[in-house]
Amino acid sequence: MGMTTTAGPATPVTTDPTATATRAGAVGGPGLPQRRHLVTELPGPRSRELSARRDAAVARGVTSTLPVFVAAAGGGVLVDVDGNALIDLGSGIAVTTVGNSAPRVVDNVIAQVQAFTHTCFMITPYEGYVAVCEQLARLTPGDHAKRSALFNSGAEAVENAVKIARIHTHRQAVVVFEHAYHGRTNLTMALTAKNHPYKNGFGPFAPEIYRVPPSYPFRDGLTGPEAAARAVALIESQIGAANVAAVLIEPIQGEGGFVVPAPGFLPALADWSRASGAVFVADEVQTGFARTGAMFACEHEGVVPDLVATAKGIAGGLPLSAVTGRAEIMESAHPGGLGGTYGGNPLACAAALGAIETIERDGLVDRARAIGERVLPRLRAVATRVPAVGDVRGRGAMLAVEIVDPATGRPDAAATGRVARRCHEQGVVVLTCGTDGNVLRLLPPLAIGDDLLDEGVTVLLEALEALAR
Ligand code: PLZ
Repeated sequence: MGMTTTAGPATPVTTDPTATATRAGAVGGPGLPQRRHLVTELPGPRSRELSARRDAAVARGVTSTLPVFVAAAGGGVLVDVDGNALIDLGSGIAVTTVGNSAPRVVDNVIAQVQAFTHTCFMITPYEGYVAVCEQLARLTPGDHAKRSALFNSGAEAVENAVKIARIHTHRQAVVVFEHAYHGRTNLTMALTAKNHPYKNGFGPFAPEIYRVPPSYPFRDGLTGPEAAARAVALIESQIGAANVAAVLIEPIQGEGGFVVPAPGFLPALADWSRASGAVFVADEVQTGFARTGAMFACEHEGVVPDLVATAKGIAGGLPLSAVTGRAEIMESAHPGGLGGTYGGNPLACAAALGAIETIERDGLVDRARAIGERVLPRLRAVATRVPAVGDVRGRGAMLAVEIVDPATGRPDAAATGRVARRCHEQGVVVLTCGTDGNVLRLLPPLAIGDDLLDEGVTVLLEALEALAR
């Protein structure tokens, strides 16, 4: 763990602001030793000191799954300020798909930060922004003419997709789904399904948002076409097809529980949207950029969305998001109608070009598929032994286990929390999700090696087995 202990000044420095700055200079990336190694309890003493400082300075509304402060990260490991090395099966919520401090991302960002850091694309433009939009046109589903606009966060991309769909259609209603997650801004809170913690007390919310049931095979037992017919019947009777500006959907629901729709659901909704003159918007913020074993999750069913919102994995950890779509829809927004000070910031664009190059050159779409093929059978095997494992699902490197009370079949958030805690105590970062908080999800960086991946999954399997004891 020399990379952390030698990086900081000799004095124990957690109250000295320069210490954190020095430690932030620790070298991460794929060169970090790829092993799990715990030298203190978790969180360790330095992390606990930082937590105390945090409590006095950071609003409690912003929480952390695991209060372990990170000093360096790369490949499949996170190294904390106490020198513990943890296995990362979360990628900072599906962001570091190419790994932390991926070499091409680092090189591009260093070159860009030395050239210039910001001009505002709306004032004086630069090539990186255009190059990212060219890549998005090439990579997103469909070979029609496309345009893109760049923003900072996933929520901002989704908001802009709705703006564009509304101005294009001259309609207002937006159809979203139960279990949907689209963000925490005012409009995206309205689009998001789950009340607590995302919405409770933060209203009033934006109008003209209508929620219908998705396809959730484990819970509804419907085929894709049946689930689509159920949603369409509600849309037509309660909104009216002619009023729908957009049908907005995550092709695999993320925060809502890693819900993979039954085959045929997405194509039926896309077809209905096209026939009704509504814009079909895929929120690929969590599923996009190789995560599911395709560049975009819509591809698994040959669905070509009208607009795609992307973020997270697009830029290897720098904040960047985009709306990409059919030129005639994107161009409905008048000049000056889209933008923002930082949208498509030069550093984030440089990072994105490095991340995209890494995904393609390192074959990370195939790597995501291989991760799924490696991990899914092990999760399925544990499901046969542990009755609390109600469902195992996912695609590529977006995998989940839904935990239920074996006696009632109901969601069991408490047991899910126990499994997650057991993993965390042993230095394996797993995340939970689900409207009912009863889904364990795996989102490993695609830069993780098989050994570390297997070891992390073994820890998870042991924690799941403990539910049967
Ligand atoms: N759309 C599908 O998954 C972000 C947020 C977790 P931002 N998901 C993780 C949390 O508790 O805030 C997300 C997503 C989908 C939109 C978003 C929003 O992306 O970059 O967080 O704004």
